[in-house]
Amino acid sequence: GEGVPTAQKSSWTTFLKSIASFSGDLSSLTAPPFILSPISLTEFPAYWCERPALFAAIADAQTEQDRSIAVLKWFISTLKGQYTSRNEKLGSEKKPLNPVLGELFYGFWPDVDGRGQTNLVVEQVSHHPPITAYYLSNPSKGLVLQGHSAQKTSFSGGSIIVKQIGHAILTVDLPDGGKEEFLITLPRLRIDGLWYGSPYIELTETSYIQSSTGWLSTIEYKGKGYFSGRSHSFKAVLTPPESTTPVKRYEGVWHETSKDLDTGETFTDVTSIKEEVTVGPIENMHEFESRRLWQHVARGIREGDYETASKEKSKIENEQRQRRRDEQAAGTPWKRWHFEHIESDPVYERLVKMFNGSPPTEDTYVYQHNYDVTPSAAS
Ligand code: 0T9
Repeated sequence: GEGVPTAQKSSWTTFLKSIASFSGDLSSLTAPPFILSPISLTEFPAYWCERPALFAAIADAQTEQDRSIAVLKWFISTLKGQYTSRNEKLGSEKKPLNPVLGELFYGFWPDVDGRGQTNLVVEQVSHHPPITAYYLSNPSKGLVLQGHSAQKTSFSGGSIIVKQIGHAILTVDLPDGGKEEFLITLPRLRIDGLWYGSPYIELTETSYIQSSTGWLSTIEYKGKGYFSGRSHSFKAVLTPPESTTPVKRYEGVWHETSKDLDTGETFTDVTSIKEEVTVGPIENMHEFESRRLWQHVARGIREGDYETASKEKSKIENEQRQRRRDEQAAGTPWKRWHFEHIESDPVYERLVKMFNGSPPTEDTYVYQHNYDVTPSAAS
């Protein structure tokens, strides 16, 4: 493989073999250093808001149909960040740091041009299996995105297949006091390029955005050799309540541009610069905040000092094991900071039924507003 440093070739082959014979939680497998990312999975929910103006625009749309279009436009525009940004930033897809239980990530995007400030709270709500919960809000626009993310992985034809578990619900407060909800389901991923040591993601199959008003977006993903022959292709259709006949159709590549097939106008364009989340300085962070917690590991990975990285990682893992033992002994289990787990999400159930989606029921993590500490960066 071209992406693999000579000295790590045999450990990469061993790693690939262990992936191939393994099913379940890849995050806990030890990978060779060249493929390690200095970024924890708790940072990933920030991808939802790297184009804050598109997020805010959802609240400015005036009709049910236009809000559904604005949600679809924002959603498609997040995909480049979610699924290709590590290739741009780190050279290829890399293995993210596996968050510890209770790990936090707080950030915000400032108010510019009346779009309002958007705040992000992320918490690792489970370690075995890894589950990340997030709460993204723009209070002045009346927008809240709440969701959780986990993965089931398998190996097929030399690629890793990732089924995303979890969902997101976007709630929009309307001027008349009512609200609209959108269920966002998540696409399936295939991780290709493993053999060459330069992994990248392709999206496959279909994902949905179901509005409580009945409007439904259906997004179909294809890679090279399908609709347009290009990687990262998609087609999306918007159907009105009680109908299966689309009134809007869009097509393009989600990492660049797409157009409205009926008017020929540009629909999404993510070729312009995006806005990364703002976080406070590490000195002010809580000890569980991701960038503080992982700072020495991350520095080791960035500087190629893998010995330090692995020593610091072991320190964190040992401390976690000790914490769990202490909790067991004291009979006081770990308490989540910001989220409460509920076995079934009534909003999910109502919305998934509207398009006969599956599964019919899912659990969820509900953000608790009664927390007495203001997340450091979100003020
Ligand atoms: C939610 C996203 C998710 C998380 C990552 C599969 C993956 C962990 C989950 C699904 C975000 O909204 C979007 C983007 C990338 C996904 C990651 C890509 C990836 O490779 C990892 C898995 C666990 C690995 O690290 C596999 C081993 C690695 C050597 C391949 C690069």
